[in-house]
Amino acid sequence: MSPARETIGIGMVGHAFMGAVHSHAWRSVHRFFDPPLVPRLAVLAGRDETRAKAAAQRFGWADVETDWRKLVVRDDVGLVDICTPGDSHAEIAIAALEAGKHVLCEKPLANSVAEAEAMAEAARRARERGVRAMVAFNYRRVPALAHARNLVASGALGEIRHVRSVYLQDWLSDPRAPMTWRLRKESAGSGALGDLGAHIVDAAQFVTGEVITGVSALTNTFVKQRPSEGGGTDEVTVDDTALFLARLSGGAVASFEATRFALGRKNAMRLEVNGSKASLAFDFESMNELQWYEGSGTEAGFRRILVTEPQHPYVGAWWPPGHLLGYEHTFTHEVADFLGAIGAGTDPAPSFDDGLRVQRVLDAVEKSAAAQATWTAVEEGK
Ligand code: SOE
Repeated sequence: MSPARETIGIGMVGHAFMGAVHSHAWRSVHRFFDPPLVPRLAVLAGRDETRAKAAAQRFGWADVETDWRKLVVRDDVGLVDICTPGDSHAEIAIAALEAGKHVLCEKPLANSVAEAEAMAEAARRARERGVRAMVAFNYRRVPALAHARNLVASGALGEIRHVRSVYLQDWLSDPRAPMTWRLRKESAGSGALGDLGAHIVDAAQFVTGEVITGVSALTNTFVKQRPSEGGGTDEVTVDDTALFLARLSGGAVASFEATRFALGRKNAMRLEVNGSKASLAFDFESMNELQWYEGSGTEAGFRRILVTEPQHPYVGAWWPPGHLLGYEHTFTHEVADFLGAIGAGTDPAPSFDDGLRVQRVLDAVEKSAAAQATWTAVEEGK
């Protein structure tokens, strides 16, 4: 029998979609992986006590707080998991790090570069005391994307020339879809850009091992007023879509598109990389696969790699080959990696510095779109 492992109390702030999927990860990680610390679902925080208690009961949390400030200083909490809208990330993360708690923070790291800088600075200070911080870019933990990164790093694609990435959803296509916090700048920071664009920026940088050095962007808001929660209408103050061209540090060029108006596309997070020797392509809606192209001649063509072999990243902990994984597994991988880094005393990735770098890209996109700096209008004919 293996020796009893140490436990770590988790305190989670927020209990909506991300809270549900994070709870699932904390509950199951040690049953499939062998993290050095076994998570204990100690306390969940939510402002509305009745709803927080119901969520705690449903998702398996031992206790509830209605004020996150109490949660971050509790003795039975060693790690704070932030699953709230972006406007509270900085305050909660900095308080938790100062209280000596490890922090996992949902993406995007913050609503502004200034907040992200303060968080990254707090994380650097905490690190000196052995306290770790990580941003929750879960798509890095899709086995196919982790495998794609390994393929690029091995040199199998050769020199990287193109990165093409889109993140397409359609839940706002209907103008009658109601107002939510995601459509207010003060709570969400930005719209499709921060919510979806942040994921593909991180994924592109993760897979290629390169960073984005410059952008030229276009954003648009199609529906400017939406039915408000309390009757009447409310102004949408964020982008509905963001498109941008980018240069990568290794010399490749890239294009990105994030939208919630791609009717029929539910969660099409896609990434294609073209190198001098081979190409790869990924689509989250078929997340257990990678498309791979190399060679030439009449029989050459993209072929499907089913990324379900035990040798593929993360897969060995789960089911036999061909027994597919889903969205929720990416979060289990995320917390397994974070607990592993905490136990080993190493830096988790993506760090708050990585989150800050993504925030700077989002900021550059907004600035470029607002300035229309490199925009060349098409001349009218006579
Ligand atoms: C938004 O629609 C959303 O829930 C994002 O916030 C998540 O990060 C993404 O994984 C799925 O879509």
